[in-house]
Amino acid sequence: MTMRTQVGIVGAGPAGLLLAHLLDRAGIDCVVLEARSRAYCEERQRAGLLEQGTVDLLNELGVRDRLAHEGLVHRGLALRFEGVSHRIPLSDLTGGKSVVIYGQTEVVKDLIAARLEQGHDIRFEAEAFALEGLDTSSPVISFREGGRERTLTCDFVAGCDGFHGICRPAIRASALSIYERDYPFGWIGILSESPPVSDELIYVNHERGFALFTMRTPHVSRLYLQCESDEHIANWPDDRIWEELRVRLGKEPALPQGAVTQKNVTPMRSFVAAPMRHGALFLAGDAAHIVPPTGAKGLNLAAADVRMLSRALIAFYTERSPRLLDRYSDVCLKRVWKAQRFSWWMTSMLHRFPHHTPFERRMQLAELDYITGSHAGMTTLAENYVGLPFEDL
Ligand code: FAS
Ligand code: PHB
Repeated sequence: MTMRTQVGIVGAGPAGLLLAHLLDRAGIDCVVLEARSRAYCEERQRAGLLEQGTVDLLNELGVRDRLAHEGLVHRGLALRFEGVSHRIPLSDLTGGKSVVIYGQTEVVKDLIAARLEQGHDIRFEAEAFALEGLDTSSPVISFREGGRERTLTCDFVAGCDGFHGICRPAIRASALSIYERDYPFGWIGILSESPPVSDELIYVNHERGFALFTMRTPHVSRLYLQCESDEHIANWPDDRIWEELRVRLGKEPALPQGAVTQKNVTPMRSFVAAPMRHGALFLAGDAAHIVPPTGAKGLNLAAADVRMLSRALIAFYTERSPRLLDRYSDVCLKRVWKAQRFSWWMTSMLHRFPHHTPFERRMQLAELDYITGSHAGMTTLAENYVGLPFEDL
């Protein structure tokens, strides 16, 4: 039996959920298909840092209460190298802009709860497995739910199903240009019941590799360590992780320790698939692009994509004008490439590259010394970190 809607959204991650809210508010009918359970989506540890623009979007959608009460507003961060921390005053350098530490898990919980409270549904454990008719005005999504195969006919498909989804692979390879870079290292990430070592993030460039000291709440820390790209978490018992974090942080400040409640290894890659539109299919978020998390751009880029996609779909349904739909890919890719550059730059400046010569190592330290000692240098980092302005449409 087929269902019918205006916009079929594949994936209930930040991209899919934000898009659903933006379309609901404009009275555009949409259905969200999500392969995993609600609990799985709400517990999957990922991003933690929201740009000003993403916070504004959540506020605009009325999903603000918990974010306002529990989000940690940051107006600065520290870059630490050769055992010394250097503060980057983000807000002073960007006319007052800031970032907010608020876990992706919490953003997803808030968006799911609000959508269900508003009487809209999300079809969990409904895995899409095929897309047809993308070059027609009524594409069809085939999905499996409750052991039965079903179809959803729509006007447009929003591919918000992440890097490993089915939407991007549904596009003919010859129609896609793929740009990618894998980094020769990964990140070990832990969640620990310990107070943060500092009330602002500390990014560390150390002889033994990168480290990042971030948090989720005043009692829960999120800590990252550079590791081998093919590292197995089993090789890293908690004590070894704490010891290595201490070595890379240095003696001061003292690192509070606590129970490790989650740990995993994340590969580091830069990836862009272009164009982001194929007929009736619009890719958004990780389905179209991946950035290394050093610049904290992944979730924020997903939010920027669907902000543009919703405006394009609203213009189509209210003015019957395809103008913005036709501009969607170019507008998004302009922002994606700037975020790719910033994320690659932060990653290149802060990680230990196995093949680096002593000269290249000195270049890294000289760049850090220049950036942290120059108003222009700090401003470049700050304006990219808090989020570049959105393009006028
Ligand atoms: P997602 O992958 O989040 O969501 C896609 C959804 O589609 C999933 O729920 C999946 O189950 C579903 N799906 C897949 N296939 C499907 C199918 N066939 N049918 C139905 N549903 C399907 N970004 C930041 O901005 N700041 C950070 O600090 C940061 N830290 C990160 C740390 C780590 C360790 C990682 C891995 C990522 C981090 N990121 C960060 C990036 C991350 O947040 C992603 O960019 C973000 O999850 C992208 O959101 P979506 O595009 O919605 O994709
Ligand atoms: C996080 O809090 O998980 C986080 C913050 C900043 C980054 C990456 C991850 O650059």
